[in-house]
Amino acid sequence: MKYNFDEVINRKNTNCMNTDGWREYIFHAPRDREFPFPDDEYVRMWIADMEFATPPCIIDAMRERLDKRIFGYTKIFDPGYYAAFSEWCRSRYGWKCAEKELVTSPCIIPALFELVDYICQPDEKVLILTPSYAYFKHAADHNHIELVCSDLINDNGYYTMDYADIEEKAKDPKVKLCIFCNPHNPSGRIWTEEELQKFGDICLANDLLVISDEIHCDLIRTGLRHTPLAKLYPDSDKIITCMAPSKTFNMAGLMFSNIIIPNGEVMKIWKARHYDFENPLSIAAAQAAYEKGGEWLSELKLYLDDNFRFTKEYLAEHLPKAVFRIPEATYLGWVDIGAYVEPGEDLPLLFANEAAVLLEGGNMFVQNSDTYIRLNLACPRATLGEGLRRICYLLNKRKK
Ligand code: LCS
Repeated sequence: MKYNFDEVINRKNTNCMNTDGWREYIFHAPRDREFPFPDDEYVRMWIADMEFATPPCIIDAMRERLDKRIFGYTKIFDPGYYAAFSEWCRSRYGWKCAEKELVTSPCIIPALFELVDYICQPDEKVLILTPSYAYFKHAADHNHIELVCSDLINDNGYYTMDYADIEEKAKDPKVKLCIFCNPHNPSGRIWTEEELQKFGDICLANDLLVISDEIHCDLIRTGLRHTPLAKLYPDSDKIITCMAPSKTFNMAGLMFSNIIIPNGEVMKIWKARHYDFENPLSIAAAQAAYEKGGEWLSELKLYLDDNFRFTKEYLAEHLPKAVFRIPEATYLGWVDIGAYVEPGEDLPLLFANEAAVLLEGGNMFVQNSDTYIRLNLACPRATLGEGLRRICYLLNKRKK
């Protein structure tokens, strides 16, 4: 390996959400709330960023931009960014978006908040599939738009869509928009072309717009392939795609994402209402990521593949009643510990209070997620091993 993913990097004093923001984010608690362990003792497996350094090619590109010394108002004018992003999509997904359909947003979440506002009238509804990344719900709540949930079907940890239920919900004429996660956080599914087609056909037949959030599409197990939903519907303007270098290259703090809007009406509102300056360092970083980050990403994926194999073996040995499958995508392990805990238990609080592990779980994923914990495996193997050891020790100690 050219890159050292075993390195433990100290993130203290970097205004880091992962080290300093967990009280607020996970527990809605004030910053000074005392927990039983000193902050330094926690193994952090919660928010979806990585403990690995952003690739050197990205940091070098930012340095080059720093050397230009002026950071005035900035927008992408140079065609180099579109060329880099579209070549990334062509070579990895066999998909190309038109340049005029590509806009950027500081992050995907604010884009979701805006798009729900631009697309839905006050009495209309948004459909999501659950369990879900909670910000999909927040995007509807923030706009006072009613949320409709379709539970995924869970067969021993393998999640599939309930097409009959989705169809029934999509038929409600008030359901205008579906926010769809492809690949899916938290289950880690890469939807197959057949699954995407069935889902897409239902949405389009019922005149829904779909926002396909594909932020996790680069973080897939080695050898697997992601299909953008929009690729299957080249003649439709109903599918908005969100992609970003933020998860892939551990640069979420640089706040830069791609939103592809083929729909003329939505684009018109976006252009009229979106505040569209970009951060000069983020543009440099994103372009370098797409032009030069491929080699680093291949190595990262191998490291993550090993972390998942390690976790699978560790849980099989030490927590045999847990249900866990190596996910097809994301660096997030989704583990059912229902054999060891009571229904409705606050699992993030349990592990923070009794195991010195920070993780997400249970109703943090809207619904259909009780007794599940989500473990962020994008960390050095030593950190992962210690986190798993603490989790298994606690659960075995308090076995039902
Ligand atoms: N969409 C999905 C599906 C995500 O999982 C995340 C981050 C985002 C969007 C956020 O994108 P951003 O606004 O940063 O561009 N997921 C996180 C998670 O599951 N825990 O912490 C962050």
